[in-house]
Amino acid sequence: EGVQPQEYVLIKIQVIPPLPSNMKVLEGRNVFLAAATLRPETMYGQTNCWILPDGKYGAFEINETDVFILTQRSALNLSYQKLSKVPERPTCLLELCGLDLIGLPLKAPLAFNEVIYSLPMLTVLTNKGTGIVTSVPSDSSDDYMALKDLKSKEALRSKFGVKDEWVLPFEVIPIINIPEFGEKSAEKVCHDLKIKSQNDKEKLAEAKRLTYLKGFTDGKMLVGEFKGKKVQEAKPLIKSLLLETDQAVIYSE
Ligand code: A2H
Repeated sequence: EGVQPQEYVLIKIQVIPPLPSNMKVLEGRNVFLAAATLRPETMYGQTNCWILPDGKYGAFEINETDVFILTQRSALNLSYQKLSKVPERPTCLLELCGLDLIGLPLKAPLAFNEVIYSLPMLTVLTNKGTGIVTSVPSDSSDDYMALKDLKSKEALRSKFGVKDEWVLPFEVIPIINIPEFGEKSAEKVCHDLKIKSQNDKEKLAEAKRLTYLKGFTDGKMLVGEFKGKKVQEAKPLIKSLLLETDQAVIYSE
């Protein structure tokens, strides 16, 4: 953990009803996977949501209507940030493990894909953010490689009970152009660095370093409400749009 608090945008990714039988106690509520991101301007390009298959999660009561699925640790932090029905005391309505959450049909804010699915990623950390990560393979090398692994490895899909139709139809969606890397910057950098899989951690850290700053300083929006604007300008505008329409909340840790 750093010295400075990190502020994330928590994207409210709705579980499309009807809820599966193991979540029946949540019926009648709005249930969301709450994904922590530093890149709200990329939400147009979401293709799926990442879960740690052997992670521990819970469904926590945020207010009268909303339930967030995330780690206990992040629920405790949220409860001190006015995001718990009972202040400073997270209320867990249902304990879940990552495997329980794979294959949920989801509606994600701003996403061009009308339905996306929760899928396994082995490098999700449970001591950072909410343990839920939204996937934008056009602009995140981690997301790109994890989706590529699932698409190309039938054995990986079957190991976690992932159906082909949750993965195979989903393509990289160009949303931001970076002059040096083009409109699928994550794919280009993964290719250039010859990254083999989602477990190639050192190279993925290098890929992140190469694209993260350049995306912010040189990137231009290709789509959405602020098409044509620089990422630097669009980012705070899209963040405000998400917050004002109750499709996201701020979370610090
Ligand atoms: B970012 P920092 Cl398009 N485990 O969102 C692993 N990764 C996590 C996580 C966790 N528990 N919680 C959040 N993250 C990811 C979008 C994105 C992100 C793009 C490009 C780069 C990027 C879509 N995924 O992050 O360690 C989330 O992915 C590169 C920094 O707090 C979140 O933002 O600096 C980012 O890592 C937070 O990373």
